[in-house]
Amino acid sequence: MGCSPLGIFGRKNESHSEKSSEYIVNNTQSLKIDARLFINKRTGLLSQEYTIGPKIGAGSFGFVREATSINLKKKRAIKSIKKSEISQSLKERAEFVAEVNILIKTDHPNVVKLYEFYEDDRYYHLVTEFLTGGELLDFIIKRKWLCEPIAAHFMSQLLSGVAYCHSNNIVHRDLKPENLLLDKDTPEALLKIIDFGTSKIFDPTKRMTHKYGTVYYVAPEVLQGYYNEKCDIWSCGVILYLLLSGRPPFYAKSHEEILEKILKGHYSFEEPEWDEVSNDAKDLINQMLHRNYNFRISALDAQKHPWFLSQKCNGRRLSSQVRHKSALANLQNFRAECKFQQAVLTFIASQLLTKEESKRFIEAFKAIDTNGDGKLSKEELLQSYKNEINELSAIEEIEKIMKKADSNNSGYIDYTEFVIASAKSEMLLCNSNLEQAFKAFDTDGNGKISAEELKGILGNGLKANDEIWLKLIKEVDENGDGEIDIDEFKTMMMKLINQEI
Ligand code: 3AM
Repeated sequence: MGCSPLGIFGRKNESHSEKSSEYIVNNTQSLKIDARLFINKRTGLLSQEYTIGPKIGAGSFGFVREATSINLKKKRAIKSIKKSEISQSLKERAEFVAEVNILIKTDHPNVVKLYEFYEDDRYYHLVTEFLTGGELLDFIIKRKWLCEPIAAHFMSQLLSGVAYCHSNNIVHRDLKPENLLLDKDTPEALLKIIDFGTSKIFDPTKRMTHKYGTVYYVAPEVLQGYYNEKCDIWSCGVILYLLLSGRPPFYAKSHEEILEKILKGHYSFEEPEWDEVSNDAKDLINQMLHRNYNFRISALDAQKHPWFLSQKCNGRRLSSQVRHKSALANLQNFRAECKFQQAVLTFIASQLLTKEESKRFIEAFKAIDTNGDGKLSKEELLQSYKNEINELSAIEEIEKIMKKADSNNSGYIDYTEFVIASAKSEMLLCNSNLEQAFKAFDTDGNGKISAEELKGILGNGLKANDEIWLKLIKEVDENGDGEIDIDEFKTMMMKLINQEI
């Protein structure tokens, strides 16, 4: 069953220029570098940048195709929406714009990554990471239901993505196994939330009223037209019930009857599939399917439910501890103090890293992110370092790490910042990554990066003193011609590796 928006659309949203800043930046250290800088709106021809492959799927919005980036040689999924089909409807246009804006805001391993978006005469195209493992729905259908450790592995990833969205005031409103894609078709797969077409930036002091969702998964309060972000948790509860039993908790022959059952909130664990399921799992489902959303568990608290601890096998915990220790050591040694270096590393970490390469960072990141909100606070870093060094030295180290690694000055280490700071530079700075990154900064393709080109990328919408871009170039411009060539670019980046040794 497809997504059936249940009501009228209306939203107030930040625009792409949200990444601009109100204050005037007049020194390079105040520049905010983050992955969003590289998500560009492109106006050229998609076919000049991508070799377009077969259709992967279609929906009411348009279609999704497989593609390969000609420059980067990376596989992508491209969701295309025909303008003529949505131009009549302000609602659909707003939905599309909102999806782009929300994806630009997110930087989390369990939320699909947006690389860039295109607008041509006839289409809007969203270029996202390509996930080859299919939908969680197909994964369950093939296996009928999942054993508890596998269900817990998927549910903890889903809750981690949802907690991150909620802590950034994003509500998805159409969580269902069709919108959860896997990077491969195996029980260890990485799960990603897709389709933010019905999502919204919410105001925590207000309730939402527009009715969105899909019949089996929609929360009772959404049907009643007065709800908050906890509607996503209800959908997670339905998904967990489905994962463990192969059936939805609210089932009937017609949509009307299903909606009636949802409104009553009656479901049971009486079917034989539930005999072997632990009480912890049932307790978590009960807390996620609490009819009153004020008493429903939050995504942050759900991640700490004892069911997850009981399902983690020792081997997994051990390997993530080892990774997390080496990540902590690398964080201490991270030295990209020059903003240009930080920007190049951000481009490589957010646009070029493969899913396989990302995997070990995700485990380490989640091991340190103890409150599960998808970003690392000073307190969380302190907890981790306190296990390795004494508290006073840990406090000192963390101040240094925040100064160097928090490149967008948010007060937290975001996922991409963590990857950059905790990876060994050799891994990020291989020759092909450096050449791809150079091409991305050399926007006119003349073989040199000028101050104007740096401004175009790093200063997108920013009120900054023009001297800043010249200063960034000067720091690296060894032959003094006012521009950066590929050799100077590589020398700048290789300094990071030499510092580490
Ligand atoms: O049409 P089906 O259900 O087979 O799984 C998504 C769905 O497939 C797929 O495109 C269809 C319409 O949403 N899809 C969406 N985003 C994708 C991505 N990033 C994707 N498949 C792979 N990678």
